[in-house]
Amino acid sequence: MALPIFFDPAQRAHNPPTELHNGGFVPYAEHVGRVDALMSALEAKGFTPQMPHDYGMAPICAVHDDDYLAFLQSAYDRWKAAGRDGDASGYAWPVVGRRPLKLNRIDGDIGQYSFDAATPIAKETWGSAYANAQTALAAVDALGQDDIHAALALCRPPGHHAGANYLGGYCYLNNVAIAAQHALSQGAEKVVILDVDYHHGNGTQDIFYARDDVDFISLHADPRTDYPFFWGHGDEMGEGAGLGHNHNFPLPRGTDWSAYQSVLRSAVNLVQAAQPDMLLISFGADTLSSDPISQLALTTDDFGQMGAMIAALKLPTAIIMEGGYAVDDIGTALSNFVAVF
Ligand code: SP5
Ligand code: ZN
Repeated sequence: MALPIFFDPAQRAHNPPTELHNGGFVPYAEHVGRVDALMSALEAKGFTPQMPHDYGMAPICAVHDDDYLAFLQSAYDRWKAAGRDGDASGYAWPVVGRRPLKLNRIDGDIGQYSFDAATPIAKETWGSAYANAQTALAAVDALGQDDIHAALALCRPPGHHAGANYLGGYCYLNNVAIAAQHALSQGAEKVVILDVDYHHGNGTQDIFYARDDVDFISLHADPRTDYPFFWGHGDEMGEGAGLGHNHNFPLPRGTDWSAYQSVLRSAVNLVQAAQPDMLLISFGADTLSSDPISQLALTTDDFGQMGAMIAALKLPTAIIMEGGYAVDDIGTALSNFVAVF
């Protein structure tokens, strides 16, 4: 049975023109051309995207706080009501204390519910993020039906930087976390999330940090040099019941496949040892050497080997798209990765 892929065209509507970068506004790296490139590469290989079923708000509310979701749905209108041009973006953050204050201005709330200034909220953001979460849920539900053991959610905007009550890193709803929680609600007892995006999946880590039913394992650029800086260090092992269920593998800039694959071997061994009922991959193609915002050195061929190492686990696997900004190469990287499942 062919690997099903899920995508809702509503995910294309979110398209902020610019982001703050190195002191100026530059074209938004997480643009809609990314998903168009992924789609055309997959269609050329004979894949046909399916529309996800609408699972409603319940699986989203199972991961994200109600006040955050209310904020996300109203932020753009509040921004416009305040007389602002462009998309909503924060400029002040509660670093110390982070008390759960009840504020009364969009500029305060947007700081409270975000952690960077490069993730604007546009008119279409909520609709795209909502459709996106449904896409991830559909990939989970496809597993086990008709001998399907792997499925792909063509998520965009990405999700792994979004926490239960914050946005950032081009992410608004944490698609992979919503998918993992849904798998548990459908009877899975243990889920592992393996995150191979260039950036640490801080939101996913935060959501499951104190839990032992969802393990989080991530390979990513060392946060001492790379975004998101404040999470992803090797000593973050989980807490409480979750202690020992969070594993970070920071990589130096310039890491190529020969070094990457030996770290991936360790990560894959951890997945195997956890014996999950389901594996979720937070898949980023921003580890490509051609990526315009990242500094690892993988080739499109390396993604076939990466897929093979993960597919050899023979676990029911949902692949959830995260980052990857080299539009000329990400389609090849993704189709090489999924071809082996
Ligand atoms: C999901 C994901 O890969 N998020 C990455 C967010 C990284 N944001 C910090 C780096 C900003 C670089 N901006 C470059 C814009 C070039 N047009
Ligand atoms: Zn990334």
